[in-house]
Amino acid sequence: MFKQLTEAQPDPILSLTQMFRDDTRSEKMDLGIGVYRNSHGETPIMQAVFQAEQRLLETQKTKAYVGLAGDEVFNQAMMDLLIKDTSAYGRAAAVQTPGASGALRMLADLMYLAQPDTTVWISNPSYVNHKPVMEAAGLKVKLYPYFDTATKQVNSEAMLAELAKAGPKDVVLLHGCCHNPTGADISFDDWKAITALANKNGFLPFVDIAYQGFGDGLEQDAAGLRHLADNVEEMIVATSCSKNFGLYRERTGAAIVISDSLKEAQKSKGRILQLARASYTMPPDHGAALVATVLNDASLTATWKSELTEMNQRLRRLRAGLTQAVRDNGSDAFDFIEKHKGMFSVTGLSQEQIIQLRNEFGIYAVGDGRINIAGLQEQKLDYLARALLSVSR
Ligand code: PLP
Ligand code: TYF
Repeated sequence: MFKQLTEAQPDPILSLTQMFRDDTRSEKMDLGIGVYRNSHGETPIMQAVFQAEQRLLETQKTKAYVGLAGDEVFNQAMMDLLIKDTSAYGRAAAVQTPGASGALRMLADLMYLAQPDTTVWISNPSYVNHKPVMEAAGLKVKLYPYFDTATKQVNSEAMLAELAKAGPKDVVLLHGCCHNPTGADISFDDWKAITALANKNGFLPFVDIAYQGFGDGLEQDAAGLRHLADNVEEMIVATSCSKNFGLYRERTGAAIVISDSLKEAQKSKGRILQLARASYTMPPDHGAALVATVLNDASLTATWKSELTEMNQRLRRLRAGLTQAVRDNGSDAFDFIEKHKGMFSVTGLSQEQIIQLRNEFGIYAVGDGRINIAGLQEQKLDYLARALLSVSR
């Protein structure tokens, strides 16, 4: 049966990780996959998570199934983090999923179930898996203009002009904060304009928020999402604990449906559970149990928030440091890096220049020009600045 298959296309980001491992040069630098790293280049277990894990080890009595929706304490905590003080709070329902990836797929399946001829509008560019996941669920995908390659910021005018054409059969997928891959976020005014368009033209807003706390802070990073939630009848959210709890491999996330009533939201939740049954059935428990433990304990929550703030500050320091290092080498061509948010920046380097960075300098960045700021180390900023200037000459 399977002989007729052609070879799979490698994941452009995950395959970089393997190439990096195989590189024997001591000066090599991994700016590829979106994983947070500390100043030693490590991705440690967060203290709050570690303490929750110890508690869980002592108190957990069984590994019996939890249920289709996963941990309901976790689900409630996810809604609290994102929409607590909005009018949507009482008309929303959440399902624990295997990462935000699981949420993206479940929500895509839900859209297909409700309306098979849905078109999902995705920013150009966007997270590598957005298009494949939507298409795998049977949905059509259309790109909207987003990144201005000249200014390295969002081209709001072009984006809003295109989104004004989206109608009732359309879904507009937005990054909640810390846009992957560009690092360029829409402004609060853009969120307001998109909310108004959704209400005027009837498209469904879909927010994917995988980096809450990595931009301007936990609350600030949800401000756009909250404005939407407050002002539209219906919207969907995919959220992730991979980055802000450092739970990557534990596959921890949630799908949230906001409707005009709690009853409607719960109906959608029920249909997601039925879809999950036809797929992976139930999400893995461990990561969600850790998050629920942290967020239901004031002391662990305080520890987690301060760790998250520290990570956020490190990213900002590195952004400022890299910009300065390039300036110290006589150029202001990379000043935009300081203005970007979160873990990533699209540098504007071409595929050829990215290959040159890798071959000549041992610097691994994604082919679309994206670098992971968390992969930088203070003592290597000058090396990177020189390399960037060398390949862009
Ligand atoms: N959405 C975006 C925008 C991402 O960058 C990622 C990164 O991994 C995901 C979703 C998937 O996250 P998860 O690990 O929770 O599946
Ligand atoms: O964009 C990133 O680097 C992260 C991690 O297929 C990731 O979101 C990368 C590739 C992939 C899934 C997740």
